[in-house]
Formats: sequence, C-alpha cells, structure tokens
Amino acid sequence: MIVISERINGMFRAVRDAIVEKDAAAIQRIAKEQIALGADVLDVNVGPAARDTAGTMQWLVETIQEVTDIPLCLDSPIPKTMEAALKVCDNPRIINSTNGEQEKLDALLPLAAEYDADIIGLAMDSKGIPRDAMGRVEIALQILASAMEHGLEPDRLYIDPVVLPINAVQRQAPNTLEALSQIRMLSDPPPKTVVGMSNISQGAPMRGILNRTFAVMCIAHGLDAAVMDPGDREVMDAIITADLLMNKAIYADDFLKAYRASKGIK
Ligand code: THG
Repeated sequence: MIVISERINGMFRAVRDAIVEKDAAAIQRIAKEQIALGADVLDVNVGPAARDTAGTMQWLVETIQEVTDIPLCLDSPIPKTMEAALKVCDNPRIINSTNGEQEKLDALLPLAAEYDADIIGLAMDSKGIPRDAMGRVEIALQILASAMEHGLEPDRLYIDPVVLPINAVQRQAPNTLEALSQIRMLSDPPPKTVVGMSNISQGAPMRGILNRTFAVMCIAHGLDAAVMDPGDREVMDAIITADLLMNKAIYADDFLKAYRASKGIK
C-alpha cells in the first residue's frame, strides 16, 4: 500500500510554526524524517490558519523538493492554490483533491491533464457525502467518466470514499469499506483508492487500535493508498502484514525486517 505522510500539514504545531517563521530547515527535517519512516508520498497542506494559501503552498513545495524527489500530494480545496502549487512542483504530483461537483471537476481535471498530475476524487458532491456505499460509487463513476473525457487514464485517478470519525457516524464505516470494494470494479484497469486513515479515530481516545484495525480492514477491501502517520510503528506493521496476506509481497520469515530493508526504512 502506498503510504502518504499526513505530517506536512499546518494543522500540526511544528509545521504551523515553521510556516510562520519561514523556517525551511524545519520543514526539510520533517520531510526527511517522514521518508526515513517509510512515507512513499508527502501530503502538503498549509493548514486551516494559513493566510496566503497559494504563496504558502508554493513555499512548502519549493522547500520540500530541495531535499527529495518523492511525489507530493498537493492538498488544498482551492483551485487557485492548487494551480500555484502545480506551477512550482517539479516532483511527481497528485492533486488532492476534486470531488463530484461539476464546478470542481471543470477546474481541476484540466489542471491534472496540463500538469501531468494524478488526482484524488472525493466521493461527495454539492449534496454532501452519500450515506450508503451505492451513492459513493455513483459519484466515483461520474468522476471516472469526467477524468476519461479529459484524457486521464483510470489508474491516474484515486477515489477517496471519505472516511468519517467513528465516534460521530459509526454506521458510515462499513459503507466506506463496501464502497472500496465496489470502486475496484468500475473499470479495467480500475481507479485506485485512497483514504484519510486517521480520520476514523479523530476525537476518539483509543486512536492507535482504531487506526490499525481500520487499516487492515481497508487493505482487505483492496485499498491502494492512505494519507496517514508513518511514525505509528504499529499501524505500519499492520499494513505491511496485511499487504503480505493479500499476496502483495513475497513471504519471508522475517517479513517486517525484509520489507523495511527493501525500502531503506530504519
Ligand atoms: N482524504 C484526503 N486527504 C485528506 C484527508 C482525507 N487530507 C487531510 C486529512 N484527511 C488527512 N490528514 C490528517 C492530518 C492530521 C490528522 C488527521 C488527518 C490528525 N491530526 C490530529 C488531530 O486532529 O487530532 C492532531 C493535530 C494536532 O496535533 O494539532 O489526526 O480524508 N484525500
């Protein structure tokens, strides 16, 4: 499974402080640390407090790509901010995100095509997040059809069925899992799938066990990628093991060690 680090996000104090103080070294330190922990991709989000979101996003992207070539997942709901980020992003890039609203698709799919970016599509639209799996799959299909009209191959699209906190909307968890299974059957090749893993445990006290159990269940439903914390060793071990049990890695007696060694993780 593709591990997208959630840590370069102005929601976290260390990142917010670094943005305010224009402390490039601090951002670069966090980026390198996330890669050493096993991140395949870095999500880049200026956070809720940022003022000049376009300028801040550009600074973050430029700062990070000085120290790494790994893909950046540009995380902003504002198309102008997204375009600003894409203009300066030399690393492989993922637009995070569009949703099923026509206005968003019209703004973001041409950017994906122009800047050769993969794109995440959230399975929600102007009416919100559908309650059942079917509603999410219908929106996924609309996003897929629009993406193909813009010349994007299905496997350049990641559908996010939208994970909500278990303590607020418990009955949504099985719907999210069901949607993951069905989205894989929409086309051949299918679109990929992604979730915000730690959304499931937001506001709940026992976050670790919720995150890692949910991770395993998502992988059993075919999940391709997750925005998550690679610093959570237990969730990483669970993911590596679940991938193995899904026959996505070759078994070795010391498979955790073998996986980490193959990726240069300490
Ligand atoms: N799907 C997609 N992108 C996403 C999300 C998603 N990007 C944003 C988010 N969801 C994923 N990123 C995070 C980042 C942090 C946390 C959760 C998801 C988090 N933060 C702690 C909290 O809120 O309790 C701590 C914050 C702090 O230290 O202040 O859990 O779903 N495509």
